[in-house]
Amino acid sequence: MSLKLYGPARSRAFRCIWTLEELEMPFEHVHVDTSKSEHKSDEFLNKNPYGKVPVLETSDGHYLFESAAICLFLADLKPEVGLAPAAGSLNRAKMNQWLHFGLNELDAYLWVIARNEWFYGDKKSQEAIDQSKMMLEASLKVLTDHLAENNWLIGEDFTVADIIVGQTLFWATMLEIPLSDTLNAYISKCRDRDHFPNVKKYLPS
Ligand SMILES: N[C@@H](CCC(=O)N[C@@H](CS)C(=O)NCC(=O)O)C(=O)O
Repeated sequence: MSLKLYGPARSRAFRCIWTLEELEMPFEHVHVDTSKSEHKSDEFLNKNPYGKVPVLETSDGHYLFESAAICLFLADLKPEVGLAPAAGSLNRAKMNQWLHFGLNELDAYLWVIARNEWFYGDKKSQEAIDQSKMMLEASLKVLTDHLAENNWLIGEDFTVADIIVGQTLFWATMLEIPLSDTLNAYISKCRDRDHFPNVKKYLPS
């Protein structure tokens, strides 16, 4: 299957690039210049009516959006790699549990903070930042306690949940949110993986 991934490497598209690299799957990368609103063009809205990146195009002309859904779809194409345990298994449920935790309890709060800190200018809300940081503190504690006892999120096997949670934690470091030693060690372990992408390879020249 030939695959085309749309979205800048320094966006949630990185999750999909990382998954593709872990799977050693060839793909074409299309940058999409969000600073020029290319993701709001009619052409792009035909791929994702929500006008957001990433989007995956399959060889039979289908488009998929939502980074976690794309990563899971890709992982299921090569089950032998083990990035997504078999449907119906307890490990699949645990992977889903941490993947949804990553999206709802980390990504959601960190993205509110990031949008306010990076993009909103004089519309920045300190109250929104403070509330999100308060919620995040509880999530980070749960994650720290779990990772203090486990190598990866579901135990010994690295899965798509680690890609979603690991990439989301990178935002926390960029936002200078204090992280426990356990979480810093987990982030380093993610970056040290053989297939961790070199982001520079995917930046426009
Ligand atoms: N839940 C979506 C979020 C997608 C998203 O918000 N992407 C950002 C870049 S990381 C984007 O396209 N932002 C541009 C915009 O909202 O106009 C996913 O995980 O794919």
